[in-house]
Amino acid sequence: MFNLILFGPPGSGKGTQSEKIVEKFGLIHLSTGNLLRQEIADKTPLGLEARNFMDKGQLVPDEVVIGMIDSSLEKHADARGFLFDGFPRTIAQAEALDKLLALKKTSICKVLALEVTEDELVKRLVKRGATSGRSDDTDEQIIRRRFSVYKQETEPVAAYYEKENKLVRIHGEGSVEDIFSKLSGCINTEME
Ligand code: B4P
Repeated sequence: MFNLILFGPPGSGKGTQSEKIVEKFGLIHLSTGNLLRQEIADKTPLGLEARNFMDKGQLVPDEVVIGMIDSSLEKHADARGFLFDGFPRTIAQAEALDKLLALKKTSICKVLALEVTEDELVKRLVKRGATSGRSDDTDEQIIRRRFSVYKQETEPVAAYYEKENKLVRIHGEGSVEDIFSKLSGCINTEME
């Protein structure tokens, strides 16, 4: 199995690039953001709980997100590999993912980290908020809150994978196609 993580702050292009990567490399896309938004759209109890956190720019509790990933991995037991997008976002999630993958006798191959300046991120998210209707993109204060949560809780996850020599940093500014070609280059090298 070939498992990748696409890592980066809110609005760094994880969702945008993930769609292109899974199409090209035949991986299963697991985006916790998309899974949570689907639960909200379906008005499930999990969705109702998650919404309270997402609307405020906070992370959804670890056990909720880890449970969701666990059932998604089960659903795709015969996949050739997974692309994790927006997960893990805390050290507890990273440790849980390692355990879940070990049970399947596999592990994370590489973590591709998109790096984008905060000013550019705010610009992108405010622009998306104008058309997407996403409650967490419409208010600049909530967007700033997501960055501070990212710095406190998610950035340490990069160090976790850096220690294992799995982290590759990629400049995430420029055209979508240019960034995709840098990501594809890294993935091709890794797959060889
Ligand atoms: P996510 O859905 O993961 O969303 P994101 O981090 O905001 O966006 P992403 O980086 O995917 O940006 P995109 O490509 O869309 O999370 C949303 C919320 O869900 C979190 O705040 C949290 O509450 C909750 N959540 C999710 N996972 C969780 C977890 N594991 N644990 C706890 N809580 C969790 O790009 C953004 C915009 O930029 C788009 O409009 C796009 O068109 C534009 N863009 C992309 N690339 C560009 C480029 N190269 N140039 C210009 N614009 C670009």
